[in-house]
Amino acid sequence: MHKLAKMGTPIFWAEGHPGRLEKEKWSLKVEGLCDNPTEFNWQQLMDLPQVTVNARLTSVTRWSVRGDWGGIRFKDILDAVGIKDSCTHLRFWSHGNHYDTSIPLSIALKEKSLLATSFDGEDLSEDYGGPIRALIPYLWGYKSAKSIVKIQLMDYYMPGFWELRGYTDSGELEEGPCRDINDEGVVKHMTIKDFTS
Ligand SMILES: Nc1nc2c(c(=O)[nH]1)N[C@H]1C(S)=C(S)[C@@H](COP(=O)(O)O)O[C@H]1N2
Ligand SMILES: [Mo]
Repeated sequence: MHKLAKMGTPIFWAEGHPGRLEKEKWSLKVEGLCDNPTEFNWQQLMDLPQVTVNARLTSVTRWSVRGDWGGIRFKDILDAVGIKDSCTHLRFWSHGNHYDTSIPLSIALKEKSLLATSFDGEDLSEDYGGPIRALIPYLWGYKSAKSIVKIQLMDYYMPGFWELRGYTDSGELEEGPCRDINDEGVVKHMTIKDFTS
């Protein structure tokens, strides 16, 4: 069993579980405000620099999980498509195009934000957003869209799936009680620093 599952990390698929997803057939489109809109196949994604960050995914439903997430920095994929200066927001679209969410470019460019493909050295399973998902440790988990197929580069913000259903547009984290998935789900008081360091 994969580590996230073993620890009992909740699995959220508001739009329904996507079923089996194969990375060999995966592609990720990056389009909008850039010079070279590109549909990256798996090999092209793997040819970009691969990095690992130790970070938390934290849900507004008050649980948080830490680990070593592997993947691609947004800067590297955005440089590859020639992002335009006018771009201020990234909009993520998940497999099937039913789930989307948008974040400021400035947050995508922070140190621990990632296009994640692995957790603690194991490929992400479909349950947890494989083959590739957004990991945005600085904002509530609903901004970390799973199994993404498209990134739109925009000069405006669009509320997405959960934002249209009442979650905040900013996704700003708030300190407070939180289940620590790494410690058997024990409720602890966690601060913004706990979430983002
Ligand atoms: N496509 C998609 N991405 C999604 C969601 C979802 O329902 N569908 N839920 C979000 C929410 S609310 C959280 S907290 C995290 C949970 O990630 P996990 O299911 O891998 O634990 O995924 C986010 N990304
Ligand atoms: Mo969430």
